[in-house]
Order: sequence, then structure tokens, then C-alpha cells
Amino acid sequence: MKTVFSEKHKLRNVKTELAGGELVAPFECPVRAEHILNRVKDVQLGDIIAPNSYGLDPINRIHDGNYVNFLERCWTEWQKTGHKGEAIPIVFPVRTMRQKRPNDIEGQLGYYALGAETSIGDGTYEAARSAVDVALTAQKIVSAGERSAFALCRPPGHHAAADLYGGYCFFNNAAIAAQSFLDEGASRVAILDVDFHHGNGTQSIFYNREDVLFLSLHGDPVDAFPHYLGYDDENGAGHGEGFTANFPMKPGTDYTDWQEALKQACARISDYSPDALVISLGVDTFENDPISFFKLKTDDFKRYGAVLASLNLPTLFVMEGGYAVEEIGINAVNVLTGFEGG
Ligand code: OKP
Ligand code: ZN
Repeated sequence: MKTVFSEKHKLRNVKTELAGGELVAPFECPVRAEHILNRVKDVQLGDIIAPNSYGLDPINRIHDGNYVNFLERCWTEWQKTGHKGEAIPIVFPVRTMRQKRPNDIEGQLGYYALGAETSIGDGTYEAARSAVDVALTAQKIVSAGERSAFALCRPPGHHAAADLYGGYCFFNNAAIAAQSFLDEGASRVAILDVDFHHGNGTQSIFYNREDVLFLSLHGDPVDAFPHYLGYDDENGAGHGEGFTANFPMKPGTDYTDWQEALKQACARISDYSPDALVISLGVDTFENDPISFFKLKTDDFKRYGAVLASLNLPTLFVMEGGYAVEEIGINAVNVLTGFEGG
């Protein structure tokens, strides 16, 4: 399996994450991608290639133009205010407030953010753009006929909605890639999100559509981030009714229970008979992940890689989360080698 990787991920290197009432070193950090890349090399997964540039058109198929523009100029505008720290939203258009975008950059941050944990700094936009190119380059490898490809994206994307960033995500790499399959002629695409966190952005983007089946296995929102989406009664709406499926699971869930949900999700995918499968690959389901509460073990990642292969579909893996940095490479690549039967 080929891996697509960009050195530009390093440009996303903020110093702060608001967590537990403190500014801490971000969980979503550059060394994550380096460990995954090193493991890809160690197991000789396949060629490692740099992305092509696809510009803004495929991004604009998924994201709001004003939102893209906001991300591009956010850091510059923030610096103009004279603030010393990185750009962090602190006020949001919550219940009782108007959903109108203000001019002030502090107001715009809250308008476009789903939370306050994801600081924006120098290079954030460029790194997020490169992650999209990584996803699209890998998508084109699969649409050209290879069985699978690995988009080693960083920053991740599945929390980003059409006009929302947060949960360490800016552009929805998996959604943009799925849309590209469709734009190149696919009739149906399935997105299976196995990251510990619910893929709220991807779900919302395709919620009313029948040409993308979205399924997510995740920590129950009553207990876990992103807290306000991902319940099992969210099944899609309008033309999309029945084309979203959620499998929220409780704290302490181990592979025995997790793979039951995976089996159900796989049955739904087979019934849908998609032309391509996109896996939002987060390995924060790992037992030692510092911010999650599932109990998957290193070998379990290999096991479920084999289950995904049994779907027998052209498959694009898009990297999402995973914060047990020492083990992230072995866990992520175990899914890929498991998929390849190794
Ligand atoms: C991004 B991805 C934990 C707070 C965690 C942000 C989590 C973002 C996860 N106490 N807040 O889905 O891996
Ligand atoms: Zn996650």
C-alpha cells in the first residue's frame, strides 16, 4: 500500500491547547506523524510519496467559502490586534444568540469554532491545506485502480464541518476525498469513522445525502467529546434518511464489544454496495490513549484491519486521531498490515 505524506504537516506546530483550565502542550503534535511515517518505513508498507496540489476547488465542494477565507487570514488578523498568545475563541453564538458573523476577529473565531481547544497559529492554514492534498493524492491512487492507499494526514479532519473548525480539525480531509470519488464518477461512497471520537463534521456534511453512507464507532457523547452529536438515533434526514449510522459505546469498551459494532457497520456497508470506502482512521481507541476511554490493544488494530479488508472494496485510509504518541505508529500501521493480510 502506498502512503502519501507531506512534510508541511510540521507547519502546524502550535504551542497551546486549552485543557483542564490550563494552556498545555497540544495532544495533536507533529511527532505523531513522524512516528507513523517511521513505522510505515520499518514494516516496508510500500512507497511513500509527496502530494500533488489540487487547489481550492475540491475544498470548496465541501466547505463554505467565507469559512475557508477566515482560516486563511485568521492568524494575520489575530496578530494585528496585538494579542500575545495564539488565536483561541472564548465567546460563541450559543442558544439565545444570533447566528450572524461579526467583523471582529474574536467574534469570527467563536462563530467558526466548535470549541476552544484548537489554537490557531502561524502555519496552521498551510498545514491544513497540505493535509487536504495528501488525502486527495491518495484518493486518486485508489480511483486509478489500486486496492488501497494511506493518506497520512495531519492535521486531522473529521470534526470539521462545512463552516466549523475544532477538535484539532480545519478541513475535512475524508469528506473532501469522498466527494472527489463522486465527482470522478462514483455513485456511492461509504465513510467508516473508527476514531474514538464521533465524526461530527463528516456526519453533518453528508446528513441529508444518500450518495454517502456515514458510519461512526465512538465514545458515547454523554461521556465524550464532541459531546453534542453522535447519538444512535441520528440516522440522517431528508434524502439522507437511513444513510447515517452511529455506534456510541461506553467507557471501558474493549475489542470484544467494539468488534460487534464494527460487524454491524460492515454489514451496513455491504448492503449499501459502495464504489469506494473511506476509513477515517483514528487509533485513539487504544487502551493507553491519554484522552480516550476504549480498551483496544495493539494486536486488535491488526485484527480489525483484516475485517475491513473482507469488505473487498477500494479503500482509502485517512489518518485522524491517536494521542498515545509512542504507540501511534505501530497501532495505525497494524490496521494497514492487517488489511493487507500481514
Ligand atoms: C480529535 B480527534 C479530553 C478533551 C479532548 C479534544 C479532543 C479532540 C479529538 N479531556 N478534547 O477526533 O482525535
Ligand atoms: Zn479522536
